[in-house]
Amino acid sequence: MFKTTLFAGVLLAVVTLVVTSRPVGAQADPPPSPEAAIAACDTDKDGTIDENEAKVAAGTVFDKLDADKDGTVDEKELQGRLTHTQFREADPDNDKTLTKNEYLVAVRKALRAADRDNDNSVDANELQTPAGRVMILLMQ
Ligand SMILES: [Ca+2]
Ligand SMILES: [Ca+2]
Ligand SMILES: [Ca+2]
Repeated sequence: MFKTTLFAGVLLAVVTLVVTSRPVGAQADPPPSPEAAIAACDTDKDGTIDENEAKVAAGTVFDKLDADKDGTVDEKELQGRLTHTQFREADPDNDKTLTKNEYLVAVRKALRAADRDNDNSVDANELQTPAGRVMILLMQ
């Protein structure tokens, strides 16, 4: 009996430690690390994501998000990948949905913004920028 209680106490302490050691403000479902995003998208294995690789990855994600297959995704189908402001920026015709083209344009804009050394591809460091994080979200 004593042992069981002790064990439960230790277990509780460990669980508490694990739970409370999470960084403050961390989301329940964090986006993959830049390294993981590169590993998933970098088909030519040069260690960076170029525009073409980003387009292929984002296109696949778009098809997956477009649950009703009408060729557009609305803000809800994006499941928080874009903030409301980002969504409005990505939707210039303001019809409250993104076509695949609008989606890929948003990805390209994020890539351009993240690409600080202007070599037309983003590396792990560039993916740490706010625009880089948007890219990751749109490609997963
Ligand atoms: Ca590459
Ligand atoms: Ca639109
Ligand atoms: Ca770059």
